[in-house]
Amino acid sequence: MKEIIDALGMQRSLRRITHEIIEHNKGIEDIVLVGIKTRGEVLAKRLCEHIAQVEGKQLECYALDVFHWRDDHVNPSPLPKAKLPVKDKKVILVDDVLFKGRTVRAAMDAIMYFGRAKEIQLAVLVDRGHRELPIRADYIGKNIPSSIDEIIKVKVKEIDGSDGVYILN
Ligand code: 3GP
Ligand code: 5GP
Ligand code: MG
Repeated sequence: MKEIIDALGMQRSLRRITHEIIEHNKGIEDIVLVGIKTRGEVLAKRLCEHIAQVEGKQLECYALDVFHWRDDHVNPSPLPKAKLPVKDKKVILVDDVLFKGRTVRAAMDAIMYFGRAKEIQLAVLVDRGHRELPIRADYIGKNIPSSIDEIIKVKVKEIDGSDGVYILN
């Protein structure tokens, strides 16, 4: 297991992404953050905290389970009970790893189901390449070129006890 991003590097990436989000959107008006479970949710909460430190305002931050909208499960799964208030909002989707793009495709379907968002942007900690759909991220912690059968392990202290990104092969 090789470390690719250490705890400090992860914190710096999230801080940079915070400033990129604020700059790109010329502020934080109408923005809501939606973290894709499980680790995307943790990262979205951290971005919310950083944004609050910089802008002095707490944004709304939600967690999304995309399972119902995935294209790779045979049996239809129930819709999540909680509805996300995304209508007319600028939604920033947050995930730990962007790989084939299918999770993000499902997440965009989910957002549109909940309401017509004004805009959807994507922030990821790691982009490992190998897209199967025409999807790209607006904010990227680090591009990590990987071979298809490698596994990238993202640790967050809230779940795993420590922060870091590792490559297993
Ligand atoms: P996470 O979002 O909590 O990190 O995709 C579902 C989960 O499986 C993710 O949990 C992710 O971490 C984990 N996972 C680890 N390696 C892989 C992989 O190579 N492909 C996919 N799709 N998921 C992986
Ligand atoms: P995609 O749908 O883009 O192939 O995969 C994205 C989702 O699967 C992310 O939510 C991410 O958690 C998970 N994922 C895909 N590949 C990896 C990987 O190599 N490592 C980790 N940790 N998660 C991955
Ligand atoms: Mg994830």
